[in-house]
Amino acid sequence: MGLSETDALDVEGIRADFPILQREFDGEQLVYLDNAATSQTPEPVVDAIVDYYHTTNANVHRGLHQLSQEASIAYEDAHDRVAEFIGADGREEVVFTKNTTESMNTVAYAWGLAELGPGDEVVMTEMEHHAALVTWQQIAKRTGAEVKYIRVDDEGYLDMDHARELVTDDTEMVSVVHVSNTLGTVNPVSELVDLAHDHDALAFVDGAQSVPHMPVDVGEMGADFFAFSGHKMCGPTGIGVLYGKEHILEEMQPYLYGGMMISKVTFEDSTWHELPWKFEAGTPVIAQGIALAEACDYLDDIGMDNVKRHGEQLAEYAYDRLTETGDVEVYGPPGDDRAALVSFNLGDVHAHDTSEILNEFAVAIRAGDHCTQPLHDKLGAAASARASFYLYNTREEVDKLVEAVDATRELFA
Ligand code: 7TS
Repeated sequence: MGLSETDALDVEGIRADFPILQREFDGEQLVYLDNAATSQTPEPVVDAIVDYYHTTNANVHRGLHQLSQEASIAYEDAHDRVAEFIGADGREEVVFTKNTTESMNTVAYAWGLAELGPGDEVVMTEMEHHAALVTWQQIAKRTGAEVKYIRVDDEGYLDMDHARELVTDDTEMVSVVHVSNTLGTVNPVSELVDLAHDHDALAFVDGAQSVPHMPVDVGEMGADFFAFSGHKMCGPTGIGVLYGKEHILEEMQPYLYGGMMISKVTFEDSTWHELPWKFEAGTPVIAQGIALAEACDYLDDIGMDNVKRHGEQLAEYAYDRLTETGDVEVYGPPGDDRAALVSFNLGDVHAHDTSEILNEFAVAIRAGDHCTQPLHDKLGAAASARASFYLYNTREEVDKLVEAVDATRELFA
């Protein structure tokens, strides 16, 4: 069955919104398969940024002039739009940060340094991105807490029996990735959140690879904290989101201090602004926030269910085609049970060599450890090549990927 018969997306129409996809390198049209690193940005989102600078640019919250008021309203409304997109209760629960990494560090510093101590445990998984792994590791070192990792089994799934062993009454935080950026595994996050709550621990879900690719409802999921990045979901760089349950954010001290986040300041002491501004010190990410709201509109117009199905279909097709020859090792779950990416190695060929050859075919993938070094150690691979798909990719582009891998095989045979 051709893609057009199975797919609910008008991919050609979507591609027209992304002029960058028309770029050619030495006569070869770009095949952009590095979406897990950064997605491309559609015209309406670029227009939102341009329009903001053409018509509305001013600092927010400060000025009483008309322009500042308009910028403030647009910026605040953007929080509501993002809250709606992920099923949060309102803007109080949505803090704009720089990226997922900063969202993670905000909680680690603001909550972790205050709440963790000797005897406490932070439970993560072996498939965490360094954004979580390194952050909690370092906060644990500073506080005397211990970190533990839920095992990943040979198929790339979490060992849930091990999870139930590791999460105990000593656990204070369970920090888990929703979708693995290396394996493509979709983790049972609601179950892990429930497990954390059964032991009075908090749960942090890293949604960097889920929010761009599937409908997410943080209320249903039950996570206490949730983080993602704008630049992986058709939004601009320079903006991330930290969702937190209102009553928890209320109790947390700020991580960054300065202007905008205060209520009353004297020479002796200060009090904090209301949520979410308490966590947005200094001039915030105004244009980026407004553009992220536009990205939410863009994705909702297409439908997140459709985006999800399209990505899964491409990943399954890529998995099937890449494994046809038997000399390509694909990491993670089977083709029909993974998110929109495929990490692999071709025989003994180093992933960097593979990506260099693919680059000659204008096929853009990522090669390396994808910020999951301990997971790669466990997989016994120093690096892997990763093709990651999004709503504008096609089956024909997967065919080009496979052709380029075939050429790599011939070169290294
Ligand atoms: N968590 C996961 C699961 C990720 O995939 C990434 C980025 C991050 C956190 C950090 O996001 P950032 O916006 O703060 O950088 N992952 C990747 C990747 O796989 N290739 O480049 C960045």
